[in-house]
Amino acid sequence: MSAPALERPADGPVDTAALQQQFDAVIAAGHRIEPRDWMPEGYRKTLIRQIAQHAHSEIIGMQPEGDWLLSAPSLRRKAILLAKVQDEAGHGMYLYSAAETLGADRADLTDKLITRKQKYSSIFNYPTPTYADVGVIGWLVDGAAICNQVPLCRSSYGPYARAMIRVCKEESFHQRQGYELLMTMMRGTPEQRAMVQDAVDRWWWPSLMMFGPPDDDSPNSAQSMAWGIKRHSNDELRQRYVDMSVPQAEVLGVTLPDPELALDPATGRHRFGAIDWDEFKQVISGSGPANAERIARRRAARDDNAWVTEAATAYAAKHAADAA
Ligand code: FAQ
Repeated sequence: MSAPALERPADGPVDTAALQQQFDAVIAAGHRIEPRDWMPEGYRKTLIRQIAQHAHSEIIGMQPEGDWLLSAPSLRRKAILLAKVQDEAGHGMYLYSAAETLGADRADLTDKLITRKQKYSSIFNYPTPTYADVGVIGWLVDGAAICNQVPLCRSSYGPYARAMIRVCKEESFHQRQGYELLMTMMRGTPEQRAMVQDAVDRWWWPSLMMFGPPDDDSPNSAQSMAWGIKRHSNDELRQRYVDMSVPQAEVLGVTLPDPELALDPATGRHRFGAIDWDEFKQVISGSGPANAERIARRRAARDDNAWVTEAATAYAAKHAADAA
């Protein structure tokens, strides 16, 4: 629920202290901030940064699995994959729309992505050499995305929180289709089982990195949590994800590639080995295995399809003129 917008005379002085007080009260009460509401500049900037990175991740995230669209092993698998990749495009669109409610310009955000001024998730910089990667992305990557994004349905910014509700419902379908694909492969030949294990070995550690740096090295977490943009810390969500994934791996019959992974009977949580944060830093600074390819393809998609945007803009302008 959002608080009523603060009334002030159109040409009167702006009482920033009163506006800040009202904003703080809305956040403290756990209510929503809406686009019409006054908000501190830092809150707006942080939201644009996170929502834009999230949107970019969905759009770039179409590429690793999209690579398999033309060679999916059956018509059924192709239909499922096509639906999933289209869903990711839809998520990107909701998120760019949410960023626009904060005054961001969609074309400008795309420009910032392809000139590397804004980031996208580290996870989409790894290649997908076998079809088991499609299943493992669904199981682990969408699983991590759900873990991270379900709490964002309670984020303090209304348009972001509402976009997350539909996104999470679709991510749940994505996770299940991935797990079902892997279950099918695990019931198959020894080669298929080996393919699944190999994909799990390659994606497990990068999936843990999706939650961001450790809490004591996360410059944005404290303020984002105080503002109610994030509801849990990076490490809390990572732990929740590990605890959720271990029994799923057991049912599937795969081994998670971490010899230190063990249930701590005292806490009921799983201890796990050290994450390679140097690899994470390299990937987010543009030197991951597929960074250059991902950005080059996004740039080409924008440039090659510029005529569609131009035609749609001209069409909308013509209709607006006819209606005037
Ligand atoms: N990759 O201070 P923090 C998906 C950056 S969608 C790249 O902890 P924050 C669906 C961070 O931006 C996946 N960069 O930052 C799908 C910051 O850089 P900056 C995307 C990362 O924002 C599935 C710096 O490090 N999900 O998977 C990463 O408080 C399958 C310091 O970090 C979202 O975006 C990373 N992993 O927390 C699609 C969810 N982690 O901006 C296709 C929303 C951190 O200062 C197929 N976002 N950085 O230069 C969030 O929850 C947060 O932004 C975090 C990072 C948790 C990602």
